[in-house]
Order: sequence, then C-alpha cells, then structure tokens
Amino acid sequence: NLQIARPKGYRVSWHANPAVEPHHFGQSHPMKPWRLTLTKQLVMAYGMHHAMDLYLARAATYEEMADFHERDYLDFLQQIMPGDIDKPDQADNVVRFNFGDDCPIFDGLYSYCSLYAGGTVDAARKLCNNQSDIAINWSGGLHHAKKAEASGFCYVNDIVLGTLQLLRHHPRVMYIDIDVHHGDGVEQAFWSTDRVLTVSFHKYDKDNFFPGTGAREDTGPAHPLNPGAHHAINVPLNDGIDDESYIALFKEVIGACMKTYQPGAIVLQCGADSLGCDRLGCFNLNVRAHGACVAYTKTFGMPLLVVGGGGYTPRNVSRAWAHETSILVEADNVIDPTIPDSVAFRNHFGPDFSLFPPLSEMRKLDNKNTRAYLEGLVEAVHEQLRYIKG
Ligand code: ZL4
Ligand code: CA
Ligand code: ZN
Repeated sequence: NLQIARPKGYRVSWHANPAVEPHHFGQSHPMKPWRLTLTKQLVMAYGMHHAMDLYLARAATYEEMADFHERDYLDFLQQIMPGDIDKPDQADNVVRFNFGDDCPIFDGLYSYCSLYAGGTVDAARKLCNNQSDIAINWSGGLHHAKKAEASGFCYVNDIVLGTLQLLRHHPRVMYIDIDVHHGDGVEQAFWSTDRVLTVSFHKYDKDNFFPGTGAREDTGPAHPLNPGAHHAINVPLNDGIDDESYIALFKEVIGACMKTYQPGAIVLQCGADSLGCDRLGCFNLNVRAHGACVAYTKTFGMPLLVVGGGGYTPRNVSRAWAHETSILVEADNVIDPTIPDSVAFRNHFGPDFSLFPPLSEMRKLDNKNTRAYLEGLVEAVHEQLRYIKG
C-alpha cells in the first residue's frame, strides 16, 4: 500500500456523506450519484484518504438552506413525494418550481439535497475557521438551482450557500466554474454584488444548449448604481475545445481575474462534463487538462473550496475527481496511472485500466474554436476587468 506524505503547506479536508450515493434520479436519467461511490473507491485505493482530514457531512438544516432559498420552495421540497407529481393539488407547484424530467421527484429527494448542501456548508466553515486550507465536496457543485426553482438536475444551490459562508470572513470571493454548462444560478445569486466575481467557462449556443445563458456580453446588470455590474465573466465556447487551448485560455482569464480582483477565497466548481466522451458534453478535454485547471487555481495559495458538478460518464468523472484530489493533496506525481488492482468496480476502468485514457481520441469532435475566436475572448475579458478595481 502506497504511502503518501502529508503535504507540508496545505491542510486538505474531505467532506462527504455516503448516504448521498444510493439516490436514484430514475431510469436513464443522466445524473448518477453513484459516480461518487466510484470516485471514493479510486481515492481510497490510492491511499489519498491518509493525506486529508475526513469529515462526515451533516445534512444542511432548513434554516441554512433558507439563507438563499425561499421558504415556500423549501417547504415543497421537504414534503413532496414521488407519487405526488401527478396529483392535481400539486400540479401548480410542480410547474412553478420546475420539477419534471430534468429535475424529477425521487425517493429521499430532500435528504439528498440537504446532504450535498451540508457538505459544502461544512467545507466553507472549515476554511473560515482556518481548520482547513482546501476543502473538497465532490457531491456539491449544483450550480443551476435558483432561490425558488429547481433547474438542470440541481435543487439546492450548495455553491451559493458555501459562498455566503465565505463572505462572512472574506470581503471578496471568486467563483470559477469549469462545468460544460453555464453556472447561471450562482451568477444570478450574486448578480447585484461586487463581493463575488463569477467566472464560467461553458459551451454556449443560445437555442441548442442548456441553459442558453452566459453570452460573452452578459456581464451583470449594467446600471451605474449596481455594484454588481461587470462582476459576471462569461467565457462562451464552441464544440471540441482541446487541452492546449483550454488550459491556455483558463490561465490567461483566471490569471488576469486574480490579479485585478484579489479575492480572499476561491470556490472552484469542477464539473466533469467538460471532459471528452461525456454523455452530455461536447468538449475534447482529457483528465490531465481538466486537472491542470485545478492545479493552476491551487497555485494562488488561497482558501479553496472545491466542489463537483456535472459529469455523465461515471468512469471518467471518477478518474478526473480522483486525479484532482491527488493534485490537491500534492500526490499527483506519486500515484501510479494504472488503476490499482485493489479498487472496487475495477471492471469499469477497462480495457486500459488507466487514470488517463485518451478521451479526446475516442470521440473526436472538431475544434470549432478558432485561435482568433479565443484571442477575442481573452481580449474582451481584459477590457471587462478595466471596470473592476481590486
Ligand atoms: C434527461 O433520458 O436541455 C432526463 C435529461 C430524464 C429519462 C427519461 C425522460 C426522457 C437527457 C437529459 C425525456 C427527457 C427530456 N431522462 C429532457 C430542455 C430540456 C427539457 C428536458 O451538469 N429534456 C432541457 C439539463 C438539460 C435541457 C442539463 C446539466 C447540469 C449540470 C450541473 C443540466 N436540459 C431538454 C431535455 C433522460 C434524460 C436525458 C438532459 N437534460 C440533457 N441535457 C439536459 O450543469 C449538474
Ligand atoms: Ca461552466
Ligand atoms: Zn454540466
């Protein structure tokens, strides 16, 4: 069994509750909480749990979730049962709160939501209390939830709840979102404050890709009296972006944002649907490139809250999040890229049994992001940052 030295500089904490994992969104629904089981198996097989403080996440309380969500909505979430969706007296609320195919009502829904949200709130509090430098909750990252609306597989916005905790201790927090979808719920929640800078990289196609928001020019309400103006940065991308261009773009954009905004803490949403071969995604990233964004974010040495998000090809989601855990505990150079014999469900990782299979070659999508287009994005971000003072 591999020994990993505890990192000298950083204390890393892991926040999870295994009771999240068995929840089931329903037949053929793309969101599979079981991917968290697979992630944990990899992390443990590599021995990374020895390099972190492990915490059993509590369920977030109703009051904690009411920091962001409306009580009407939480009441509904708390009492609704799977059969109720077809009951006439619930029909109005089902529509009003946007439940349906994307956001089904399944067994244990409220406990699922409160557990993943509790993990993120706990993680944020550990950072605030200075009991951790990097806090991880792979079950969180559900960036589409609105204050009174479910959306895109997300019911409770744990990212907003965690960020609100960080804002109690830090004047400015930066939010970074590498999920292939636009982080609309987080952007909207902090739309009118200059205390959070949101940055989302995503596939953008107004009419054909969910949620259809996040155009380059959507930078926050432009009124001069709104402090939140210019505090939403959107990096809309086309199909097939490759490792090299994504990493270069990420470093330029995030480097510039950090320099200008100088936040006291960072929240990083690591949606793994930006990997190549994702069931819902359309980018061409390999596990190492996705991880390079995490590694770059870590170089700033700030309190860092790391959450999961999308990711619909479970074997690759778990590869990415295990690799990223190794980066955060500074063990990425120590672990063997061949997946250990001891890992449970090892058959899922065949035939290569590698942490880094060539995802970009397996379902080759043309890179529709020209060099000129990407340069234009970087230029536009620099222009936007001129409105922001650190
Ligand atoms: C499914 O097979 O684009 C849901 C959703 C359920 C099972 C059986 C029902 C079949 C793909 C998706 C009918 C499903 C119709 N089942 C779903 C406009 C849409 C309306 C709903 O990664 N239909 C909506 C949401 C996106 C839309 C993406 C990403 C979350 C995150 C963070 C959310 N919604 C069209 C789709 C299936 C399903 C198959 C599906 N839904 C794919 N993309 C969407 O950013 C966690
Ligand atoms: Ca995103
Ligand atoms: Zn996504």
